[in-house]
Formats: sequence, C-alpha cells, structure tokens
Amino acid sequence: FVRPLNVMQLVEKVDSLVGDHTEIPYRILIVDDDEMLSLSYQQALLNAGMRAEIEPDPTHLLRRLEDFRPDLLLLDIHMPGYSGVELAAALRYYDEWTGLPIIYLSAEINRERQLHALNRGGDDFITKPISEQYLVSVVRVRAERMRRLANLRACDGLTGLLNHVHIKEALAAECLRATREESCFSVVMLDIDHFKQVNDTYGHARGDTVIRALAHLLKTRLRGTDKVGRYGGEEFFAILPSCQEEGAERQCNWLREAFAALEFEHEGETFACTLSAGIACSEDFELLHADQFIECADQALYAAKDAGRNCVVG
Ligand code: GH3
Ligand code: MG
Ligand code: MG
Ligand code: MG
Repeated sequence: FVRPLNVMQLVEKVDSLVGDHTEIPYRILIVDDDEMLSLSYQQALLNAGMRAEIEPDPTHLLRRLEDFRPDLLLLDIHMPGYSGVELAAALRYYDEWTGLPIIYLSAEINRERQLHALNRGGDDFITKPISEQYLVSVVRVRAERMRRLANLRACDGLTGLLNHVHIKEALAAECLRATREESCFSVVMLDIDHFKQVNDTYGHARGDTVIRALAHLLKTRLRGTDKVGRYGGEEFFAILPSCQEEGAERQCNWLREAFAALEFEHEGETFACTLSAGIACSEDFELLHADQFIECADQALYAAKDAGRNCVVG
C-alpha cells in the first residue's frame, strides 16, 4: 500500500523534478522561410532563456537536427517547394525523431487542413500571429517533457545511472572536450568480484541489491562533474574529467574500500563483496578515441582480476 502524496508533497516533488532538468537551456529549432517572423520567434525564446536556432531551408532539416539535437521543432507549413506537414510525416519514420515534439506555426486557418497536419505527425498547431508569451509557454512545457523523457531513456533501470549507450556517448563527448581544451581525464572500469557466486549463494534479488549499493556509492562518492554508467551486468564505467591517473587511483581505492566495508544481509547472515578496477588516462594517448579508452581500462581491469581481485590497476 502506497500512501498518496498530499498536495504540498506533490508540489515539492514537481519543483524538484523541474529543477533537475532546467539547468541546460532548452534547444528549439525554428524551420520557417519567413526570416522576419523566425527572428521574432527566436528573440522571444532567447528572452525566455532558451537556445533557439533558425533553419530557413527545409532541405537541411535532417542535418540540422543531427547537429543541433533540439528538444522541440517549430515548423512552418507553407515553404517554397516543401510542405511542413510532409516533413513532419517523414520525420516520424526515423526512430530517432519519432518522439521529437513538433509544433506547426502557420497562418493556415482551415480546420480540415489543420487536422490533416496534426494527423500526419505534428503535436500541436499554432496559428500566426502568435503572442510571445503564448509561444514561450507552449514551447517550454513540451520541451521540458521531452527532456525528462530523454533523461529517462538515458537511465539504467536498475541503478538510475547512465546506461551502456549513454555512458559511451558521454565518453565520446569527453574525448572531444578534452581535445579542444587540452585537458586531461581518466576513465575507470569497475567490476564486482566473484559476483556469480553472490547470485548463486544469496539469489539474484540480493545480487541486485549489491549492484544498487555500488551504484549508490558511485553516485554519492564521485564528483558532480564525473559521469557514471552501468556498462553491463555488474560492470560500471566512470569518466573523471580533469583527473590524472594518481587522482583516479586514489578515488578508486577509496571506492574499493568503501564498497568492501558495506555489509549485506541475507537470512540473518551478513556478507561483504569486493570490486576490481582498471584505469585509463588520457595522458597515455596521442589522440583521444572512446574505444581505446574502453579497451585500455578493460585490460587494466583484467590485470586487476589476475592480480587477485579487490585491487586497482592503472
Ligand atoms: P569476476 O571476479 O571474474 O568478475 O567473476 P564474476 O563471477 O563476477 O564474473 P562473471 O562475469 O562470470 O559473472 C557476472 C555475473 O553477473 C553473471 C550474471 O549472472 C550476473 N549478473 C549480470 N547482470 C546482473 C543483474 O542485473 N543482476 C544480478 N543479480 N546479476 C547479474
Ligand atoms: Mg512559410
Ligand atoms: Mg565480476
Ligand atoms: Mg563482469
């Protein structure tokens, strides 16, 4: 039985959720051949703290989506040689863009044609001219929902950490950032020791508890700017920006000891687990590629296992 939240709790919960996802400005792409109008929408959205970019040429839409990765698309309907409605319909064929909120902005007032446009894949229809406030409200509420859904998709269900795909994306992004800023970073591959035995002895449910406990430790003990993901099974992957190998080794040993100190309970009996970790540092490479980090950290992890487990290898 779950007690329903009272209204104040609900409001606090909503506030905290909103707070979680509004730090990075929403990205809005405006596709419209009318330059003056586009500029005025853009200005309204910028004033509201969002990032808004304009694409006047529908033939560039896909590339622009790839580059800018908007949270929402504002789409004109009548453009020379192109129909926004058919563009929206086409976008829905791509897995990647099937969830993208699309709002038509058009002077079209014919009800039938508006409904047709919505049925082809748009989420809403706003008729021009539009008040600044109205535009901002309609955009904000949908962009926020899109962000939250995207965050959920990036999450590993068991632990709430980034999932395999997204931690790899984060690594690729860190490689680019470190190259640009000529900074150094470390990555860590962690794996629970003899975890199969934990499952076999105490059951899968208890095994899951151990996985979640380690995830919690990683979330709370690492820095806010560090990125942590569940790479698979009982294997975790962390990216430590601006961290050299010695720093990473210190962090890992600290985590290793904290994890080994946790006591788990099963039917009145207590047990503990250990982990092994392998570190790769950007100092060791000329060019930064995500795959080489994973391979290098993985090899270091194997070395840690070979060295008897419950240890860290750099
Ligand atoms: P090593 O010290 O060499 O890492 O030994 P190990 O037993 O931990 O390694 P191995 O990779 O052979 O076993 C990992 C086990 O993790 C096997 C699999 O059943 C279990 N596992 C993978 N994902 C989950 C999960 O989500 N929950 C639970 N409970 N177990 C999982
Ligand atoms: Mg037009
Ligand atoms: Mg293991
Ligand atoms: Mg493993």
